[in-house]
Amino acid sequence: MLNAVLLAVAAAPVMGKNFAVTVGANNDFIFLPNQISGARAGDTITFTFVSRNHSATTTTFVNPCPPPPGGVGPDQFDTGFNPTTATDHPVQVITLRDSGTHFVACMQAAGAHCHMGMTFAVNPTADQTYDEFSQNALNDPIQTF
Ligand SMILES: [Cu+2]
Repeated sequence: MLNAVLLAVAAAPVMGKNFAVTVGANNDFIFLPNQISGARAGDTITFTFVSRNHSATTTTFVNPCPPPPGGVGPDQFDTGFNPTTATDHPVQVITLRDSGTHFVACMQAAGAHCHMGMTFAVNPTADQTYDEFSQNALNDPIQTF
């Protein structure tokens, strides 16, 4: 038993960096901050949902809205929907499985929130900037199901 405990302690992963992101600040359709850089595999993103009912879901650069449930990969992530109240602010912690670029949007309302610019980028690049991604979301038509 003691050996098992010691082994578990020795195998504990090195803690990565955490990035804190507020979702829906001031009742707006925004991620705050709207981008992070230098994120690596093993780092975490802590999404705190403070208004309405949003998600943080990986999507495509060119046609972001809406992101599909489960997100777009590789190494995709999806917080699912997070309904809030005045006093209940759900927290979702995502552990990044790679050090690459991810484009993220809210999948609520068939992409309507995404279309309003509710977008976020992990490690955007010179070729794929947050600003261009955001513009792609604004230009992407709302899809109806
Ligand atoms: Cu939303």
